[in-house]
Amino acid sequence: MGTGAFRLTDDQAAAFVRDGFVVLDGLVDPALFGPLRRCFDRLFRGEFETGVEPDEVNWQEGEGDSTLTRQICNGWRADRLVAATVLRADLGEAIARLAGWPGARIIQDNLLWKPPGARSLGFHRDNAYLPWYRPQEMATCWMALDDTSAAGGTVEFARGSHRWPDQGDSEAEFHAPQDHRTVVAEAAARNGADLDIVPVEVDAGGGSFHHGWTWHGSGANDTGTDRRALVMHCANSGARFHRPGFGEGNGPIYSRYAQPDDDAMDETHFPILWREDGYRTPGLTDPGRR
Ligand SMILES: O=C(O)CCC(=O)C(=O)O
Repeated sequence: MGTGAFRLTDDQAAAFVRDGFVVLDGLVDPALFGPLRRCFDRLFRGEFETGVEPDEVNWQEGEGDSTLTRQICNGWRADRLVAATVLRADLGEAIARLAGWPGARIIQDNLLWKPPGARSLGFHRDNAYLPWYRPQEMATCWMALDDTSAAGGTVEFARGSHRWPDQGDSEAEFHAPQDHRTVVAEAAARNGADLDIVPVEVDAGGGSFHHGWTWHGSGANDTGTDRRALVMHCANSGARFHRPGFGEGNGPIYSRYAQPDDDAMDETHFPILWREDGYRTPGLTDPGRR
C-alpha cells in the first residue's frame, strides 16, 4: 500500500461478485509489518496496552496448546496499532462497496497466528454465526503479515460457494478438525457443485476480501515459518441487534454490548469506519497517526 489509501478496482469488484472473494497485494504498509508482529507478541502474552481485554482470547503464552492456531478476537479494544489498522476508513469503504452497503462498521477483528506445525481451522461461513444482529451479513478483509503459501496453511476459499443455494450448515468443528475440508466437500455435494478451493498465496501485506456466505478455512502449517493474519469482519453500518438470536452463534459474547431497551449498536463498541455520506465515528485513529 505504501502510504496511500487502498482503492478497489472494477476488476477486483467483479471477481468478488463472481467468486465470493478476491485476492490482492499491498493492503498493509510494509513499515507496519514489524510493529504489528510485535502487537501479536504482546497480545498473546496477555499485555493489553489500553487496559481493556479483547472479547475472545483463545490462546495465551504458557497456557495454550502449541499445536493450535492462536486466536484473539477484537484485539483492537486492547491495542492502538491493531485498532489503527482494522478501523481503517479505506478498507471499510472497500468492504461496504463490495457488500453493497451504505457503510461499514467493525463487528470483530481476528488476530490469527499459525506457527510451524500448528493445525487447521475448519471450513465455515461467517454469516452462519450471526443470528444476533440484522441484517445477518458480514464481509471481511484478511491481511497477511507473513508471506503465505498453501503448505503454510494460508486461508483458502471455495470459489463461487457464496451462491450455493443450500445454506444448511452442519455445526462443524472450527479449531483443528481432523480434515478441515470435510464440511465444504459435503456442502458442495449437497449443491451439486464442483469444489474449487483457492489458497490465498500472497507476500506479506497482501490478502483478500470475502463474502459472508463464502466457505473458507485453512490447513495445517507444514512449513518452518509463522503465518500471522489480521482480519477485519464488518457489518452494514446500519446493523442493529436482534434479540431472538442473542443466545446463538457468537451472540452470547457480542450481545453484551446491547442496551436493555434499544437495539441500536453503540458506536463505542462497533464503530462506523466509512459511510457514503462522509460520516465516520469520531476519534478513530489511522495508521501513522497514533
Ligand atoms: O485465516 C484463516 O485461516 C481463517 C480466517 C477466517 O476464518 C476469516 O477470515 O473469516
